[in-house]
Amino acid sequence: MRILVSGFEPFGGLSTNPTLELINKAKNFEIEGVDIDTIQLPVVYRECTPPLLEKINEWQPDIVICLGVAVGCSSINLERVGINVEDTVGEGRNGDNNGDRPVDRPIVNNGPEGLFSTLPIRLLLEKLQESKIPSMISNTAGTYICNTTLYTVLHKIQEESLDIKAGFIHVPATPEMISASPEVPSMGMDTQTRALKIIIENLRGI
Ligand code: PCA
Repeated sequence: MRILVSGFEPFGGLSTNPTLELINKAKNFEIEGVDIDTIQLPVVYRECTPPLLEKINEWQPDIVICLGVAVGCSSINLERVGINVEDTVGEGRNGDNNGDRPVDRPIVNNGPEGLFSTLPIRLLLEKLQESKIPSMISNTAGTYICNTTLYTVLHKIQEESLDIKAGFIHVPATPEMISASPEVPSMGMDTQTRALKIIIENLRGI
């Protein structure tokens, strides 16, 4: 089985994006029966998905796991849904890495309002919690680049009736990223890596 894992470049003044380290770790996971490939995506509304869609066409994965950081979240957040809107609020209030600052812009004109993740998020939550990793199902992936990525991938899969499961997982900042703002929650890279491995192990064979 082929699993494609994506991560993002840094954005919004962050020095790093833990999802880059995570995709590097994922390359070295040894999980029987699982072939993992990874891709780094830009934090730009108009550019975040074309390389991912191209990679899906070319490599034909069975599963796509997109990863992003949500500074301020305190757990592994299994996203439930992508919504058809781009809007620069919250982390995106200063726009994307190209300065694009959409307001109420649909991702796909006349597309469905929302599309659900097709990863077994309830099962994954149970497995993460059995391993004592702070985790939850999140009911919004925001309206920034991560939501655009989730929605666009799910929309492609639906439109083309592809036999691919896909979803999005937000991770917290690492302690190193927020050392000057210790009130911001964080999770160490070791725990984040363990979480990703548990997720992939439990997607094997779905
Ligand atoms: N997090 C942002 C974009 C890139 C990332 O890692 C988001 O939550 O939209």
